[in-house]
Amino acid sequence: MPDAAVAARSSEATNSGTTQQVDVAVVGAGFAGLYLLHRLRKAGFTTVVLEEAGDVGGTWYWNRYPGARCDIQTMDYSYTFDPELDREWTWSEKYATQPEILRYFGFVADRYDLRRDIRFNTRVKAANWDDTSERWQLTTDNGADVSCRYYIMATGCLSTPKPPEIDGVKDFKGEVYFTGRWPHDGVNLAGKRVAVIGTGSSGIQSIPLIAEQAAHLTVFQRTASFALPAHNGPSPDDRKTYFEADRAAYREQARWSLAGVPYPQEMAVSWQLSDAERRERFEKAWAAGDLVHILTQLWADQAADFDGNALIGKLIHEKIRAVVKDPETAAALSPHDHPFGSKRPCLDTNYYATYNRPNVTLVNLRQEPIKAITASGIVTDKRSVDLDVIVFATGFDAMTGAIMAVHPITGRAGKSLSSVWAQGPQTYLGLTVAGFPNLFMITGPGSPSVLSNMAVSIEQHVDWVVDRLAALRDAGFTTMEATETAQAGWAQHMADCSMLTLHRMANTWYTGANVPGKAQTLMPYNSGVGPYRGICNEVVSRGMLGFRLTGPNVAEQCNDGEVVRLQPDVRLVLGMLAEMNLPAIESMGAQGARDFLTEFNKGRPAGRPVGEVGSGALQGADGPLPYRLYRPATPGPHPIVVYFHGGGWVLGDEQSDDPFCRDICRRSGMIVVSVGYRHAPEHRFPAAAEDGYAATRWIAEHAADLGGRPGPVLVAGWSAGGNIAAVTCQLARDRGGPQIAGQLLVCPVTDSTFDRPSYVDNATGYFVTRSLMFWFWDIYCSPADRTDPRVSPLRGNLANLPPAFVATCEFDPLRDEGIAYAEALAAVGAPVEQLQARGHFHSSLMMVDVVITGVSARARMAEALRSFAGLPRKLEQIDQDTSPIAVNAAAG
Ligand code: N01
Repeated sequence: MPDAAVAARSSEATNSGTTQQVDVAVVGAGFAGLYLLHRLRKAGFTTVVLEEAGDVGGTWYWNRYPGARCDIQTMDYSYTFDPELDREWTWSEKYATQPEILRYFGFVADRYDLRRDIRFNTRVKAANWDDTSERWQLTTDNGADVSCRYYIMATGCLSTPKPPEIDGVKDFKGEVYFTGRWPHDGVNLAGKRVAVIGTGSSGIQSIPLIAEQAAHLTVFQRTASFALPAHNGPSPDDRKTYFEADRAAYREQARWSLAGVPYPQEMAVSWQLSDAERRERFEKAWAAGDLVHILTQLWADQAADFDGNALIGKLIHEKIRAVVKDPETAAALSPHDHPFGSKRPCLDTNYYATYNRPNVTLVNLRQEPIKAITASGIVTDKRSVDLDVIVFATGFDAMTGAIMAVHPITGRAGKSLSSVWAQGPQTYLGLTVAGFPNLFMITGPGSPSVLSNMAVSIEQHVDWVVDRLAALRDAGFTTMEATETAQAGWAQHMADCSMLTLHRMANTWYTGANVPGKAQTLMPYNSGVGPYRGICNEVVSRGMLGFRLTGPNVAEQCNDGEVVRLQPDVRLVLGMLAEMNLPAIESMGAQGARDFLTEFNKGRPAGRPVGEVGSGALQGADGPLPYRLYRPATPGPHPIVVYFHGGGWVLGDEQSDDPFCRDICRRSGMIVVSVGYRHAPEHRFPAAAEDGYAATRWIAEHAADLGGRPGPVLVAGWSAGGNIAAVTCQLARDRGGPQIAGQLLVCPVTDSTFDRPSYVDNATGYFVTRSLMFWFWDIYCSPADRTDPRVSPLRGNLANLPPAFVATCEFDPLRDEGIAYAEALAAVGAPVEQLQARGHFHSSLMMVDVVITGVSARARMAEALRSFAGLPRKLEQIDQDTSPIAVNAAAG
């Protein structure tokens, strides 16, 4: 049966008295509201949609300013739920105009006969939850009030225009327009002196067209935006061919992608590419005229790493200079105060070239702020501009404005949403709020929404909500409410995600910074629509995790908890490892496991450049051992860190922790010498420990030959390498040197008991398992030797050891023995700093440029090493981590 033929009971059938009784009330008849109505009807819910506007279209109904267009390719910005609908509508352009998009919504509304359940020109004035009837009571400004079981806000993210915030607007005698509320019959600007305030997407789309009409246009710019030429026209052949080859597969790929448009994950990082290769990629993206392309396809570190991102900014500055003839204007138009993509970039047609027109003037408000709007125009610190028209393209109270500010929403126990959100929006999944049963938001704060193709996010949210409502009804439940635990967990997850990208480094509407006095936090979910979809599905598969469900004739159900406890990138890494379905390492045999590790390491990002990487041989306990030396680019001599790799005394070599060694070298500004100590089963206990000690002594004695600073060295190691580093400190103390200035122990093995809670809680599922640890121990060390402090340093004498930095990870069997070692050191008076990395697993902190949330942990490690060496803690050259906005995400 075609979708169009499906019709549920009409809501009017249940209209009683002055209050309209429905199962579901939806606010908004835009992209989300229309699909909601269709799905709810199909699921058998009586539904009314309340819409302030006179027709369907949402944001596209209001934003009719000159040049208003889509900036996601319209082929992707379409409903996908009905393949027949998808085939029946063809967009005329790559980026459709506002009138065409509005026609599309009209077409959809007609096709599914939606308008009969939409009350237009109707605003909700208040919404109150009634605990007794378990219903929402809505008052409206037009017609009957509404009583509904479920209340769904489909109000859009960018629908409440921001007030002008400039003194004197009311005094202005000319015409005033807002791009977000443009008159439906158009505005004649011909021959007029016009000002546009604001250079975000709306300003950038409208300025070229306004300039063509106006006698003179003055643009008042506070923050320059990055804009990319749209190259509008027919849909590009490559995308069209890809789409037409298998539409269903294309749509499905979009649903599991990062941004809701099917592009592959870019793997090459910026420093692996030559200047020429980067330029070639950039030129291709510039020519493609596609925001998702340029935001995701240049290099893997573009959105996460300050340096990788800065390369793009410079290339765009070049483009602006090439177009804009006046160098001062070009400089003012070139953004320097935020990373590319951290503030919403724009898509333009002739934007920069417009500033070459003789009738256009740019006023840089950073140099001459607006003092006031007067009866005749705008006065800045330096000039007075006479005007006939002022256009405010000043944006929106985004994400929360339409939900919170438009009408009071009162939940359980009389709590108002605006008081609950006073310090920033709190949601579970961006869809629900604790204390507000049966209230849902589509693309609310905490959902991918504006950082994705809205079409894909909206369909996912709507499907999830309607499927849940139907399932609840079938099970006899009448209320559904997020728990405080689940909501707090989502807030933590959002905060963790915010450390992944550079969005936190710009003052934008993404963070609420554009509205004076608004609480600031990154509001959209920035870790991708695919991962988000996976999380929503997981909530369901884990028994509606984090929701309390009640009903009159069924027992209450509440499976409380947090859906994501891992760091977001750790979750992805573990998910990918699980998908690879790898055999257990301990089933491969020692050589098989070594070969596997070598192959596996080939797939990781190359380590970042350091001044120099060399190799050589040093004297171990029983013969020469290979080493690899990482030297900083700065002039020496530098202190030396002797490093021991991980691998359970069985796997790895002096190169296997290469990215980590480079990272520590870059961050600490010290030489790192990674030692290729002997492995079991060929060389069992105490070979590795004795090699560690001998290598440290040799390196200390040869510090000057290695270009290092003579004197005490430092030791560091991860996992079994952490064990060797700790043991080396004890042996050096007992055997008369060398002098060790400090020890960095990352997830170290410190003891041979396996009954601490971390061994039990994290026995499986986090790559390093209890069974793998047993295997390592069996290969390296006989049970009779396991209490020897040379393998269980926790059992040794801990007095008079060098200062230590001990890092442990939450989801690691070795967590508790690392913590025990740190506490035991502290108990005997050793200076010790602990870092308990929340949401990380055993390998997290080693996975440089893969687990980005480990950056702050590694920065702290480097700082500790520097302080052990008597240097200032901070090395200024790594700017990203020293930014005041970069908070310590990894430490618990
Ligand atoms: O709003 P904005 P927008 N004095 O907030 C400036 C979507 N959209 O309507 O950055 C002086 O981006 C403000 O300056 P600053 C899209 O997601 C999509 O343009 O705060 N200036 C900024 O320059 C977009 O991101 C399309 O320093 C003031 C501008 O006004 C989002 O909507 C089209 C000021 C506001 O830019 C919002 O875009 C249009 C003041 N008091 C919009 N207050 C498509 O193509 C603000 N500004 C689909």
